[in-house]
Amino acid sequence: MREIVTAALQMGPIQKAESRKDVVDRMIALLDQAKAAGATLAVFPELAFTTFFPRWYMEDPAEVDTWFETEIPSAETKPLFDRAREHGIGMYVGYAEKTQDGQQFNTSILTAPTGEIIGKYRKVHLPGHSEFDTERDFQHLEKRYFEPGDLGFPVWHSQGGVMGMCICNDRRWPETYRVMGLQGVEMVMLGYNTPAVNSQMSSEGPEDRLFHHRLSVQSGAYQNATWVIAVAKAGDEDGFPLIGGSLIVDPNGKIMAESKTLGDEILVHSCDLDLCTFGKETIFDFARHRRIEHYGLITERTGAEVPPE
Ligand code: CDV
Repeated sequence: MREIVTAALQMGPIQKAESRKDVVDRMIALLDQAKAAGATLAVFPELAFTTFFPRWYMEDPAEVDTWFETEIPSAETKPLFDRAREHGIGMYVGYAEKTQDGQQFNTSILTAPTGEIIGKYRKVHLPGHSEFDTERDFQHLEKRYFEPGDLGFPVWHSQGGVMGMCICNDRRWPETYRVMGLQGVEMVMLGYNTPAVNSQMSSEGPEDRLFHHRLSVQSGAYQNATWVIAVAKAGDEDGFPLIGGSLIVDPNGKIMAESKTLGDEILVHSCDLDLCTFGKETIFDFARHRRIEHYGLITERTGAEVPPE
């Protein structure tokens, strides 16, 4: 057995007016619970230090800057990294990254239990739009504030396993998992902020949203024989509800743990990475069964084109 005791650290809502310090204090309290439960890996949500700010249309670059981290850890976020190192817990944390040359990404990092940052991922599949959209019930401006990630979907060796990262909307795309699957990934970590209602179809509410979320995560896990740890920022942020439904899913696609609230909540499961082996060596033995001669369109073409009649 190769077990990683893993904590999915769901966060409840973060209001626009909430300070980074208050948020970091909440995150540290969750980390303390993870330590008490014996975890060596903690997974936090997407954009974990702030409210989901892409719902707000901003034109003033100085205002936009307030939501971004120019260094990680910063003075404000360092206490979280210090506590993780003291506890011997590796972390996945999502945040808004502004680089020295002014590029902006929706980013996550992976730390080792010893504290060093060993991996960085930048969100590839950015949903939403870049200008104010009067047709939507509320805005989703990720394409305004972020560039598409430029680091691909790498994997990292940590805690005896092959670890991968993605962020929120990435979980709906089979390519996300498959690129990591082709590198032997054994655990995919992801954080998300998913509005409880579709801004372009109000009849699509929390039940449908949770259904699509589970469907995406469970199929990604099964089809690549990997653990997936999916962690929400949940609840009502300034009148805009987000789904919960944080999940720990095993390499058979089965849900091993699921959150029950829309608040700060911890899920813990001992994830045996050796459970990936059976799927990887049988039905999803890629080397024996994939037929790449038929997959060219996946990388040659972006949008769907119906052939002429
Ligand atoms: N933060 C996200 O990427 N949210 C998307 C919404 C817009 C559908 C998601 O896939 O959950």
